[in-house]
Amino acid sequence: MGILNVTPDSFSDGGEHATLDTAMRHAERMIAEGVDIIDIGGESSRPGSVALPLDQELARVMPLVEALRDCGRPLSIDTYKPEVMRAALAAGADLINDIWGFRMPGAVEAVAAGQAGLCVMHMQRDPQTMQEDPQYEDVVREVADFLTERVAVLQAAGVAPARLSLDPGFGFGKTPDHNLRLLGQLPKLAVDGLPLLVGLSRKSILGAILKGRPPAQRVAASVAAAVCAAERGAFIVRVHDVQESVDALRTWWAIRHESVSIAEQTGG
Ligand code: 9MG
Repeated sequence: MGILNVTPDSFSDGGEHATLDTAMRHAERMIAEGVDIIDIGGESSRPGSVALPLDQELARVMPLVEALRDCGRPLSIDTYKPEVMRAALAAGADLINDIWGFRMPGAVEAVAAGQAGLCVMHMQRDPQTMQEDPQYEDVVREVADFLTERVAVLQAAGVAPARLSLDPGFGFGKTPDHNLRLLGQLPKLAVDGLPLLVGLSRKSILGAILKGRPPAQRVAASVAAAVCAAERGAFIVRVHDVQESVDALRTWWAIRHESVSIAEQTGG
């Protein structure tokens, strides 16, 4: 899953994809590099960020959905706002990626009908406060319990399990140790055997491991984290650096299956 941020304050691209033209070029580049899913986001979720007014999020996201809907890759929309979910789905989006795990009033109702995929992510508190001393008794159990509860709510609303993927929400209300424990015990988070989505690309956990390296210089660490996540069962990895990630994952896959041809047949 390639990240397409249309947020001028995005932590990793410094706003370079803030215009439709630039975003389109970035999407085309990700497609050429082998991306499987494009994740379009209009509101930053970096620690400390504040909510974007609905009309501004729609103005950022919807032109891209319209422009990319026939690009040949599934479009994921990174939003927690039911109005954006409804508009994007009506315009042909394939997946809703909700960092709030469909907890906003009206979110479950906005997505229950239809066939779109849904990514349910865990977050402790909200983006503005989540990194202020996050606390857990047992982070793996608490994240798994949260995901279990959200799956039950969505299924009770009529969502088929085949539409769901789950995400521990690395960096969303977690210390570096919490993140590493979650990554180490990733298989325990695949509630009901549902596929896992993991986003570690350029995140501060990697900056902590690399002793303060800035986001743009965390590419190798991001790729290593994506491969580790895949090795532990992640089905989708959300990344900034598509070419590097695809190369690494194809290599990992071929080594794991002791065959180059499997990587070619499956797309790696
Ligand atoms: C929008 N966004 C930022 N980080 C993310 C992550 O780790 N997972 C998902 N699903 N979305 C994310």
